[in-house]
Amino acid sequence: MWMRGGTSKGGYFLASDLPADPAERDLLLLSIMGSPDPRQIDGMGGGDPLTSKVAIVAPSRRPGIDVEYLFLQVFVEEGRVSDAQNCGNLLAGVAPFAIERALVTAQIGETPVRIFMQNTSQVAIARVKTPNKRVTYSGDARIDGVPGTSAAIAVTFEDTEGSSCGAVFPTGQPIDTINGIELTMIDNGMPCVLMRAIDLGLTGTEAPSTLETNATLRARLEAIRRIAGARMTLGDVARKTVPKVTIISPPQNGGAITTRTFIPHTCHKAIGVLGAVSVATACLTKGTVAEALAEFDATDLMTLSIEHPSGEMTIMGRTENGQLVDIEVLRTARKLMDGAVFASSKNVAT
Ligand code: NQM
Repeated sequence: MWMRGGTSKGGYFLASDLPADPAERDLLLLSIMGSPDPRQIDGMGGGDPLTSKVAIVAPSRRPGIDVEYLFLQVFVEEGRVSDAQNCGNLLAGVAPFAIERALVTAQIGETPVRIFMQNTSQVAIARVKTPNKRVTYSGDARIDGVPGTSAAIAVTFEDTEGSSCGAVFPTGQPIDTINGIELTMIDNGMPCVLMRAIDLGLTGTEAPSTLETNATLRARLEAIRRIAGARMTLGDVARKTVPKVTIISPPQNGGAITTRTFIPHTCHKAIGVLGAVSVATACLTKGTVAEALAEFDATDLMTLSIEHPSGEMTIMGRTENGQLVDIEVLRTARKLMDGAVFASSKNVAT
């Protein structure tokens, strides 16, 4: 099934329909997407990391869990597939897909689906609108970065702290300096390196295309990212999609903070879900580079609006001792196509 999940798009597969051997599976997925090729012209991918994604879904044997979700990033310009990161946007389509494929029985009105996210060994609960016990994609929920409206899918995260790095602040401190730039290395669902736009000679409101074509900036960010990755316990990140790099500046439109995020080589047209959760956490934590820039009302039930190039993403959460807990994000998803996809035989192991 091909679906839009949040502000991303990709192929949703039952694990039982794919080869069990990861190497064979990855070759098949590269062929399906049309990678490596900047335009992915011979496949389903859209020539952008955000439209070259795969969700693999299976029933779960874990107590209290309905389905397993493995996220795979199919590289656009390289013949590689990576499971080194999670994706909170594609996650939005996992629950409707699981109901459509009868892995979960729909309830009348709304169906909660408990999802084990294999990439980070964490749990998310997605609530899908199911009037008459059938998934509906129509509704009046709007998320920035997607035209029009769809049925709301509320996604709650249970335990995102240190998802890939083992600790929210993997270096043990909220602020560090690398190559003369003060930064915050944080992982509350997605490993991110936060830097102030002003420290990089930027306003922070530049268009993604302006930032992407600034070769000097990109080289500088990548040099910092590689050092940060090692310090965040991620090892050599030269060929990894984490950590992400988020450039932060004061809010422009009444939100909490403005962001521009490299994921990590192209600039996101919006922001990743779990990336936004990590940025929100930095806004709430004393001593980070985000704290002094962020504007919000501190209450026990927090709503943090993370501004990004195509609008904002609202992170809702309860705070305990200043920490975000019970985080909820509103997403939408849409079924685009259900059928058979044809792989090119030249790229597939036989
Ligand atoms: O951070 C893009 C996206 C993502 C990941 C990326 C995501 C997340 O927008 O949870 O959703 O950071 O590569 O889909």
